[in-house]
Amino acid sequence: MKIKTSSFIKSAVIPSDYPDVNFPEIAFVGRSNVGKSSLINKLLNRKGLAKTSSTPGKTRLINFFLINKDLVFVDLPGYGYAKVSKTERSSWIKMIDRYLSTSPNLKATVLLQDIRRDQVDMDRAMIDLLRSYKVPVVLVLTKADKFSRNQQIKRINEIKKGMSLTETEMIPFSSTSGLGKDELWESLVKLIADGEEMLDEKGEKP
Ligand SMILES: Nc1nc2c(ncn2[C@@H]2O[C@H](COP(=O)(O)OP(=O)(O)OP(=O)(O)O)[C@@H](O)[C@H]2O)c(=O)[nH]1
Ligand SMILES: [Mg+2]
Repeated sequence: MKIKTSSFIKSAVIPSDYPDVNFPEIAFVGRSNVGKSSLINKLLNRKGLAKTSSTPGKTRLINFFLINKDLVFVDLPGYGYAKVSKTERSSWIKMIDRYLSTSPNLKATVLLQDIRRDQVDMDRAMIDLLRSYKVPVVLVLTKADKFSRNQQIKRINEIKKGMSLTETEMIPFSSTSGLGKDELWESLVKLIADGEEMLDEKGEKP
């Protein structure tokens, strides 16, 4: 994918705040600190476009980015961050769920998981939620640079065994080395094209 332009559009909490643009959207979801904002920057060849931090809980609003004036990336706050209050946590989950269930342009979600960790209940709940909304999911295993190639393959097999969604592809990714970047773009471009096709045929969400 050739990135000609990328820019921040706006942050939002509720649907009336979402930007008034009508392009396909890809959303990035996963636990806090898993590397969502870093991955977005890597995919767009930008250093600080999406704000990142070594402290979990950096992204607290829904952030929209415009790419090549025809595609939108949506950086969502991470879930499972222990240090926020119960009330704030449930309002984040509501914010994420509201976006996933109402955005008419959402074509695919990238679910990020740290390659060193096993899936937690919230990851599984997120996969079930996305399935119920009929949103295609690409699973990305982040921070793969922490492991050798052999260790990565071992982890992929272990993670596969522990999950129900066997047909989902898993892409090892590193925001530091760029591993998995081309493969992920390839999947996303395909999902956007599939989404458009199904929309054309049926006039509704696939
Ligand atoms: N080694 C390594 N570190 C990474 C990678 N991706 C992200 N990090 C680091 O992990 C930390 C969290 O990254 P973010 O991109 O801010 O994570 P996030 O998922 O957006 O976090 P929240 O916004 O809090 O949900 C930062 O210190 C990053 O530098 C990676 O591929 N490899
Ligand atoms: Mg973030």
